[in-house]
Amino acid sequence: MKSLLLLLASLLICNTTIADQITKPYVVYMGNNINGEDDQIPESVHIELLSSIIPSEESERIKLIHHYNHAFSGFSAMLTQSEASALSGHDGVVSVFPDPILELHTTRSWDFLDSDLGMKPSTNVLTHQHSSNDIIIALIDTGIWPESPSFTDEGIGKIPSRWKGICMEGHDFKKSNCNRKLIGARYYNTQDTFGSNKTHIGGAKGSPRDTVGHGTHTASTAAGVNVNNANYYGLAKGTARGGSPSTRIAAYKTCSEEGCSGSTILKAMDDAIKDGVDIISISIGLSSLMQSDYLNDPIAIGAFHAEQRGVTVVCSAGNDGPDPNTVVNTAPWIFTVAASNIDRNFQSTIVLGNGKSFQGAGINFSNLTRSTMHSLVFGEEVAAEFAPTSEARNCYPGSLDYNKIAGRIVVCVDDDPNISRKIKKLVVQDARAMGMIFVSENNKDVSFDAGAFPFTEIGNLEGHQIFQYINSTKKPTATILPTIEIPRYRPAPIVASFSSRGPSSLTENILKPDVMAPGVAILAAMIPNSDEPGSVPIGKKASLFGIKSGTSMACPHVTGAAAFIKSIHGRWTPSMIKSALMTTATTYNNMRKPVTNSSNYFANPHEMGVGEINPLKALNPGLVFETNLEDYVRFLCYYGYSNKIIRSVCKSNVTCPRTSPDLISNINYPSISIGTLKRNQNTKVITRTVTNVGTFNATYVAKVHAPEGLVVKVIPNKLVFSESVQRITYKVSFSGNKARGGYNFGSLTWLDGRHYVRTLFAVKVE
Ligand SMILES: *[C@@H]1O[C@H](CO)[C@@H](O)[C@H](O)[C@H]1NC(C)=O
Ligand SMILES: *[C@@H]1O[C@H](CO)[C@@H](O)[C@H](O)[C@H]1NC(C)=O
Ligand SMILES: *[C@@H]1O[C@H](CO)[C@@H](O)[C@H](O)[C@H]1NC(C)=O
Ligand SMILES: *[C@@H]1O[C@H](CO)[C@@H](O)[C@H](O)[C@H]1NC(C)=O
Ligand SMILES: *[C@@H]1O[C@H](CO)[C@@H](O)[C@H](O)[C@H]1NC(C)=O
Ligand SMILES: *[C@@H]1O[C@H](CO)[C@@H](O)[C@H](O)[C@H]1NC(C)=O
Ligand SMILES: *[C@@H]1O[C@H](CO)[C@@H](O)[C@H](O)[C@H]1NC(C)=O
Ligand SMILES: CC(=O)N[C@H]1CO[C@H](CO)[C@@H](O)[C@@H]1O
Repeated sequence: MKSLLLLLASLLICNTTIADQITKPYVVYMGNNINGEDDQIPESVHIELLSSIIPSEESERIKLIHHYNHAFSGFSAMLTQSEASALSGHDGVVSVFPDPILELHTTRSWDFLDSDLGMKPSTNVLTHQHSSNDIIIALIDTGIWPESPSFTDEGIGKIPSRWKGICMEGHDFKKSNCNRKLIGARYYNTQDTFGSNKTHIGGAKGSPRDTVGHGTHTASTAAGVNVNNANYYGLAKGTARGGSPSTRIAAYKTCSEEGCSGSTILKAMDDAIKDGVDIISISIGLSSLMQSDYLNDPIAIGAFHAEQRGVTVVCSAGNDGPDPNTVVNTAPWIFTVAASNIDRNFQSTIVLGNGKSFQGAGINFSNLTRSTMHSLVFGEEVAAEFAPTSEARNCYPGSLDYNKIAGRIVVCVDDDPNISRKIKKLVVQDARAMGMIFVSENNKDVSFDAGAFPFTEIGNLEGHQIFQYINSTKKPTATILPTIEIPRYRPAPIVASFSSRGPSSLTENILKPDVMAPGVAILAAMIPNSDEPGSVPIGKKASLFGIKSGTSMACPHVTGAAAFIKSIHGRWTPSMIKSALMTTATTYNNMRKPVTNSSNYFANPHEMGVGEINPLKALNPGLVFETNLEDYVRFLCYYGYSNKIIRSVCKSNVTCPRTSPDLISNINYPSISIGTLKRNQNTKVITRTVTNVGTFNATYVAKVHAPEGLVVKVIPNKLVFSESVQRITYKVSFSGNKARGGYNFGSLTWLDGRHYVRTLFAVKVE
């Protein structure tokens, strides 16, 4: 018996040892232990730390994958779980976490693909007037296609002398591919990051060249030069231009189609800060299901140190909407962007045999016409043998009888959205059908680019009528007409259905997302791609422009706007730029009605942030909220990190006050969120400080819009600025005795007759 136990025990030990021998990449983050600008932590310091953990007989593992030594300190390396936990207790180590895989925010990683012009016209008018500027934007993305007409440098001045970056060469990328517009390009070799056989993730392949299209699209949206006559096979014709055409671009290739490694993104952020960029644009994030706290999230860590050095970090909110609590990249030092539809839409009309027609959404190169009708059939009527009708109606792979489909137009529903519309389209196309009508409420506002295949999407209401028609006749017929562009689509903006929603699952005491920008059907530079069958219409060359949707496309609009503001207000800090864009955002659409979501309800701040950006107004915001290191330190304190950790992160001798965690609401942020306001509790008081950036003598009065039952008071409700008084602190108190339960939304606006300085608030009453 005893020996059996011993045997069991030794087996257990054996097992744990084996489990513990598995190594994987970890990020070891060591805070800001860097002295001064040019101090670099030698690699040997980190190697020494590794050697103290890794047994000497495995000394081949004592090497760094990435070494962070400019804006912050740390490294990534292959470690076992027990080595990782041993390191995390080590002095000077802030956090140790498995290297996460992040996703590109072009869509839920599969399908949407749409179109429209880069920036709103009003912005472009102004960027023209200031046609030379030295702002440098870093795009951390899938690389760049340097030959795109969006990146020519004609008429652009010499490269700013402070630029310290490089143009890395690759087998298909030369130094001469960089120019005065595209001033830098880096890529990262991440062979070890995902284990030896997954070198493609992380976008290695030894070149900064974009083979996905995402990085080229985002870069040209943020800062592409004007390209006349840009279009996508005739659609969205016009001048394509980035938000800030004279701004310089530096591309940091960290991602491939499969995703991005967190440790590589962190390295690219460290490099970008060192290289001297002003703004970092990241259309990437962790999945909303995989979010981890701020000091275990590579983007949050990198962005913190960027902010400390005056570099603005703009990120996409994610495409996991419309469910609540899906927003990512929510740290208060990140500028978080939601996506909206613009005033343009793509329709492809369905005409039925009985003459009825419906406006579907879709981008197609259909060669069908109105004069020839085709047999129309519902997926469940043409189920393959033994396939459940529930699958056939959804057009699941393997569920349809190909012999019965060929040459017909097939109707598919979306009862169970496990399978994306892209896959369903491929199933129907593969069966040699004439076309496909997709009935779904999901993303019906986001036209899907189906290439040469006639495809259109309609909502359930229209779908019901088509089913009635199919039932009413023996030989139903239909046709799908080629896509047309509806230029003055109203209303706009609308919150895009896919855009991730607040409140933040990490803390409800900061309102996220921050703002909204165009992210549906955006026309921008693309890699000329003819790989995917059916993606290029017969007889045409692959387009140099492409139509894409996602918060990925919204993010670079804000990056471009931030560059525009920075080019005029060179000394503004990241928080001032963010405040200017937030307090001047609009919550009204082009019909002068409140912005709605895609189901026609008024949109709330958890959907659109403080509203759609208005870069022109943001140039002259009147007042700004400056959020400084002290605010961020308090945020980290109230979030629950220890003094010791915060001291490592901030390199300042802070001591957290002992107060309730709710006080996160009280950092000097350009919006207000209170995660809990107890009905029977005393009022909750929030402090804000505004800085006058307008003319010296100005008097502002407060105007509050609050929902019934929520009592909001502002003290003082008049702010008088002068040459000697440029900053004023005020208090806002909330009491919810008679308020409706759940979230209450409203606004506090400071008016001086010329400026509207609007802050939105979200208060959850319990
Ligand atoms: C990697 O792939 C190669 C073949 O492509 C194989 O020989 C090798 O064993 C693989 N290595 C690992 C660690 O899986
Ligand atoms: C729009 O808002 C309403 C009311 O808040 C909500 O019930 C609905 O789910 C939202 N729709 C979308 C697509 O977000
Ligand atoms: C439409 O184009 C397809 C190829 O995409 C071709 O096979 C078909 O014959 C064309 N139909 C008509 C009516 O021109
Ligand atoms: C859809 O996915 C869920 C979760 O993965 C699974 O439980 C369910 O069976 C799937 N439905 C179908 C029809 O495959
Ligand atoms: C069409 O007919 C089928 C079966 O006869 C029925 O289940 C369905 O509800 C009908 N649809 C409509 C819209 O009338
Ligand atoms: C840090 O602050 C604490 C409390 O404010 C103080 O006692 C201590 O001496 C300070 N340490 C340094 C190194 O400044
Ligand atoms: C502001 O007001 C003061 C007092 O009325 C006046 O002396 C000063 O010239 C004014 N400054 C500006 C810039 O208008
Ligand atoms: C968006 C798009 O490419 N639409 C096309 C659909 O097909 C017709 C006929 O081939 C074209 O004229 C449209 O441009």
